[in-house]
Order: sequence, then C-alpha cells, then structure tokens
Amino acid sequence: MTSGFVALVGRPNAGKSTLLNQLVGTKLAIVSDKPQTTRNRIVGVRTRPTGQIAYLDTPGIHKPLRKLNDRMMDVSRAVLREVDVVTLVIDATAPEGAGDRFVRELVSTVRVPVVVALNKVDLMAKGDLLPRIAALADRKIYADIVPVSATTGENVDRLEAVLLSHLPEGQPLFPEDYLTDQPERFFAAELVREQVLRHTHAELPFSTAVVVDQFGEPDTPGGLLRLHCSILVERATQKPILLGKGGSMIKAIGTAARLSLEAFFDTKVYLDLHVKVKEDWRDDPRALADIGLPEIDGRGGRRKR
Ligand SMILES: Nc1nc2c(ncn2[C@@H]2O[C@H](COP(=O)(O)OP(=O)(O)OP(=O)(O)O)[C@@H](O)[C@H]2O)c(=O)[nH]1
Ligand SMILES: [Mg+2]
Repeated sequence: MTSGFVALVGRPNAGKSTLLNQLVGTKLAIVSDKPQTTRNRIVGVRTRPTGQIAYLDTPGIHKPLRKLNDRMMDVSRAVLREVDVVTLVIDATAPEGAGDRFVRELVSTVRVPVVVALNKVDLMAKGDLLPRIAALADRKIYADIVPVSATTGENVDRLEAVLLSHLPEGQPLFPEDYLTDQPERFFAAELVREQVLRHTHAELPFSTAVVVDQFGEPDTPGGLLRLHCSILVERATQKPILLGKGGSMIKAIGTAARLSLEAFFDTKVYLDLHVKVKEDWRDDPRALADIGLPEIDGRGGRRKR
C-alpha cells in the first residue's frame, strides 16, 4: 500500500483542474476555457484498495504581472516543495513554446519523480501523439509519460496506477472517505466565479473575484442556503458590462450559479449577487487575503497570520 501527496502543475489551461475532478471522481475545482482559472491550492483525496493519493491542484504557471499573479505563483511553487510526486500536465494540442520551457525549468528543481500527463488526447490523431511522446521521453527527465483525456477519462486509471507506483509505502494519511479541506465558503465563491468566467470575455475574467459576504446555513435539513456574494471588478467602467443590458448578464450568471450551487450543496439556494468596484484589487493585499491568497514569506512557504 502506498500513500502521499501528488501535485498537478503545468501551464494555464492545460487541464489540471479537469484532471483533478476526474481523478477524484467529484467536481472540486472549477474549470473554464480562460487561462488562470485556478487561483488557489485545491486538495482532493482519493482512496483506493492499493493506496491513497492526496492531489494538489495549482494555479497554471505564468509570468506574474500583478500581485495576484505573484501569489498564485507562490502557491504553485510551495506545492512543488510539499509533494511526493509531481504530475506535469501538458496540453498535447498546444505547440511547445517558451511557457513550456519555463515550466520545465521550475519542475526540474524538484527532487521527486515527475510524471507527465499528456492531456487532451481526445482531440489528437494517434499518429500525432507518438512523436510528441517520443520527444518528451528523449528529455530523460520524466519518470513516466501517460497520455490521457481529462474530459473523457480515457487512460486516467492508468495515470492513477502510475502515480500510486511512485508514491512511498505507507498507510493512508486521511480517513478513507476524506475528500478535501477547503471550507464550503470557498466552493461557494468558486462556483459563482465559474459562471462569471463563463459569461465574460476579454479583460473581465482576469479582473473579477468573488467574495462570500454571508453564508447562511439552512435552519432545517433540506432548508434554504442563503448566500450573499460580491463580485469584485477593478474599474467603474466594468460594472455596467457585468450587469449587462437591463441587468441581463448578472441575472444569467446568478441563475446558472444558483443551479450549480444547489447541485453541489444538495439543497435549495437563495443567491444574492452584488457587483462591487474595488480599484486595483489585484494589487491589494487585503483583497487578496479575502480570496484565500494571503502573503507567503519567501522561505518556508508558511502563510503569515
Ligand atoms: N477536449 C478536451 N478538453 C479538455 C481536456 N482537459 C481540459 N480540457 C478543457 O481545457 C480547458 C481548460 O481546462 P482546466 O481544467 O480549467 O485547465 P487548468 O489547467 O486547470 O487551467 P488553469 O486553472 O487556468 O491553470 C477547459 O475548457 C477544459 O474543458 C481534455 O482532456 N480534452
Ligand atoms: Mg485550473
């Protein structure tokens, strides 16, 4: 029996969060077609008869331009230091570029096995896949290369077996039915943000954040979960875009978010959304702490209180 921590790292949009959800068998991380969707470390634990894996999903590795992005990269770097195996998720359909080199260099600083999950093979012709695998194998830095589709689940069981084989012998670190350590408020904010990402374009996806102002638990089992959330935007000019004509956009976001919240929490939800202008929140330490990205000191990766 083996057990331990496995990082999911890679470029933005590679499919790390889709893969986390597929590996764990539950939707824990939000997914979008926009890069930089994941901003925090997201834990998902899967227990099998042959072992237990605690997966750590991370923000996609990119050049940080704002404090928000710095802190996202701090999260990814810290995760690399606390795992037993690294899964480098690569989008097989994306041509290799400078971003891949940057990720490779970062990943080569770790001393644990690095397994490549060559993702999105459902979009590839088999003939194009083999040269890509051969080129990765040529680098001789990866413990294994496993082609997968995070969306269809193709070969994900094989990836899991490979990861279990690289983990140290040991008893499970978490109870058998343990899933995650994120509080419910985090999932609530993320599910709202997923709909913001789905409905917006251009700069808005990057410059919005969601904060839960009030999380009112149901009084009775099966009762109403009352959620009041603020959607932060950076500029006054962004507010009318997010509201939409006659409030149509915010209404669509609210309806879609409520449905996904009801599915996630398995209860009826009352959702109140409020668009708030917070100038340059992406560089504001307090706003960043509010969305779970407090300052991390450079050395130990420990969060300051
Ligand atoms: N066809 C196909 N699409 C995929 C696959 N995996 C992920 N995607 C899509 O790729 C996009 C990005 O997926 P995410 O899981 O959000 O990617 P990520 O690596 O977590 O991205 P960041 O959080 O931004 O770093 C989404 O539109 C997914 O639906 C796959 O195996 N096949
Ligand atoms: Mg992600």
